[in-house]
Amino acid sequence: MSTIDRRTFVRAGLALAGTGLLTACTPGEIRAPLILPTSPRIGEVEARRRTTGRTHDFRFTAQAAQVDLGGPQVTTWTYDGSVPGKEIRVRAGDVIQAELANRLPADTTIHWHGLALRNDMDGAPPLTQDPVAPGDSFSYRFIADTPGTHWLHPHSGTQLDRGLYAPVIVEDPADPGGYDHDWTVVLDDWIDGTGTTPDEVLTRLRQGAGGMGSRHGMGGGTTLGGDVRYPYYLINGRVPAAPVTFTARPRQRARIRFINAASDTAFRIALGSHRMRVTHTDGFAVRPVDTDTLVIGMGERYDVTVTLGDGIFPLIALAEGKGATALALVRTAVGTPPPASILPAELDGELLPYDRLTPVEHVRLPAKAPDVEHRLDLTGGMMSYDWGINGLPFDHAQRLLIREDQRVRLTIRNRTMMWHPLHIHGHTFQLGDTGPRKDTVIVLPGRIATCDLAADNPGQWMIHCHNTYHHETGMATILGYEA
Ligand SMILES: [Cu+2]
Repeated sequence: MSTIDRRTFVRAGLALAGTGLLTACTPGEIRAPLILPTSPRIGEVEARRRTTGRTHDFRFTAQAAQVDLGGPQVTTWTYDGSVPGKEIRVRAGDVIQAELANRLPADTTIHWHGLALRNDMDGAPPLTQDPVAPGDSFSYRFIADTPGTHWLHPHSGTQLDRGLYAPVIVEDPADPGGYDHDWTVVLDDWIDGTGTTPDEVLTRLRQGAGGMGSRHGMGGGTTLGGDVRYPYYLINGRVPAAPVTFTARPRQRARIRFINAASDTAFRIALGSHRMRVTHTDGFAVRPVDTDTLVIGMGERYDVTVTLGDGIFPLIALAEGKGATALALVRTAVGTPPPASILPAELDGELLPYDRLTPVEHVRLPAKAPDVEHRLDLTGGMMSYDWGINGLPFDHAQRLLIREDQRVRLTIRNRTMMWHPLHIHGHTFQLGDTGPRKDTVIVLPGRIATCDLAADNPGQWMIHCHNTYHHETGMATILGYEA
């Protein structure tokens, strides 16, 4: 019997429902029957999803490999020997069938970040499946009906801070297109194989040895620095000295899909000599808005379109507060590429805040008062490295209880001195009354994010900070559907 079958009853935070007013969760112990990943309800909901009936077979072998980062050679953990892993690309409604073979010396799984999929395929062990042991394999099979730019990665320990990640693009048949190129840009901060493993980073952070010396301000004195100083920052697995080059012709239009797969780094991204038209965040369309630069937190995605000029342009990702960059090149003409150290003026130009992002009509949640509201205070600090939610570290027996078809409000208050990118599995929320649909939201110190979601995907779902080290030390909880 799997561990999840035995956990039919759990302790849970008591939620006060019904009024739509702000009602605090009272910590308490109640016993509630839950809709588990093994529940027949999961298959019933899957049967309701629209599918094309087309199935795509993929195979991922999680394995150690030596990887060339464009100069630095590192031994790390990968999918099939490459960083990033190979991109998955399907059409909305297609079935993804993916076999994960684990040849790592540790348990692993695949989490499908951004996809509102069936709960038993979410890859969050031990909540939604048993971990896949070394030498074992697991078959994921689900309808991918969430169009957009998504990605996959493990949900075990610090594995994400190795090379285990890959883009998952779910094309939208309703997308108007209008671009000549479709490029995926995966950002990462890199330390594994350079003399320190992510597990050793975690140990040092727990000993209070972390902390960035130079946090640098952004937008009103807030800080978006991190806890870890990395030797390298990568775009598509390459250091700036050996950048990936995207080629096109002048005046062509390119769609660029940015994915931040880093563990502890927000990036400020820009394309030199261009403005970017932001069309989607976390896979969901927004009213197109132009900007010079934008900040992307760990786990977030942005799609932009650009009309390309004539020349060779730096596609730059400045590691916020860390004084380093990742780089790719966009080339539409012959010539000499810019130096690896280039900092285009756009990085200091107009910066896109969340409140300039509004969802297009068909992705906006219909206005509705919340049936249930949960407060998540983000707590803890650098010195004690005791990140948590509501003052407590992650507890597998805790639940934020909801029911199917409820409108749920999560009020996320950052009571720490650090910023946190909060991520929810299996759902997207609307930020505030009129904000974008997202699954990952940056919450700055002292700030509150109000996240409304439709409880339409029953099961047990992780909510956690997408800083790998904050997640691993306890900034996580579970949204649990009651039966
Ligand atoms: Cu965090």
